[in-house]
Amino acid sequence: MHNETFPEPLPEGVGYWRGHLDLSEQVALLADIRTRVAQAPLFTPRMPGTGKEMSVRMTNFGPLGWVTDKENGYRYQALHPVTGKPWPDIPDALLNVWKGLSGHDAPPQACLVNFYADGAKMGLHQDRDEQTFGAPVVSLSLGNDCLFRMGGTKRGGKTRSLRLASGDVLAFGGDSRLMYHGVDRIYADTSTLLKQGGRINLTLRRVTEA
Ligand code: MD3
Ligand code: FE
Repeated sequence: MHNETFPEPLPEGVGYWRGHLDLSEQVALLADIRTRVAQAPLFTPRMPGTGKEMSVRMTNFGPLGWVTDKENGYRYQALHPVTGKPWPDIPDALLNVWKGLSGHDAPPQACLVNFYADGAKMGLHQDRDEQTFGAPVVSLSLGNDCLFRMGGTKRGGKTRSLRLASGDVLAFGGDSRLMYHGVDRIYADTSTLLKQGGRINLTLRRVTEA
C-alpha cells in the first residue's frame, strides 16, 4: 500500500486518496448503490446485550454482511436480517477501487454500507469481527463531509482527526488494521451528492482466511 497524495505522514499502514472518485464516478456509483439498497433495505443495528440502537443505519453488499443485534451480537452472515435474502453483489466500481489500492489479490468478501444522517456518529472502536486481519480494510466516503478520528491499537491513546469528503478513500493495512477509529460528526450541507443530506460510507473487507 502506498500514499502519494497526503502532505504529512499518516500512521504506519494508512493510505489516503483524496478525491479518488470524481463527481461523475460518484453519481454513477450512487445509482448502483440505490438499486441495491432497494433490494437490501437499510436496517438499524443494535448493540449486543443492551439492545441500544446505533445512530447509523446499515446494509451490506457481497457474499458476507456485518450485522448486530441485542441477542446475537456482532457477526458476519450471508443473509439480510430482515428480508432473509442474500446480499446484493458489490458494485464493479468498488471492486475496482479495491483492486487498485488494496495491494491484495483476493477480492473483498464484504461491503458494509453505513448511512449517516447529519446528526449520526460512530464511537471509537476496533474492527475485529473478521477471522483474518491479513488484508487491509478499504473505505470510501460519499455525500457530506465527516470528521473521522483515528487512534492507536490500544484504547485511550493519542488520536488524530481527518476531515473526509465525498470521493475520498482510506485504506488500513499492516499495523493500522486494528487501530481504534470512529466518526465524531457529519458536516451538513457540504455536498450536493445526496439530495436529503447525510453521508454514506462503504467499507470493503476480507472476512475469512483464504
Ligand atoms: C480503520 N466505519 O464500519 S470508515 C466501520 O465512516 C467504520 O462509517 C466508519 O468504522 C465510517 O467499522 C469509518 C474508516 C474505517 C473503516 C474501517 C477501519 C477505518 C478503519 C478498520 C480498521 C481501521
Ligand atoms: Fe470500524
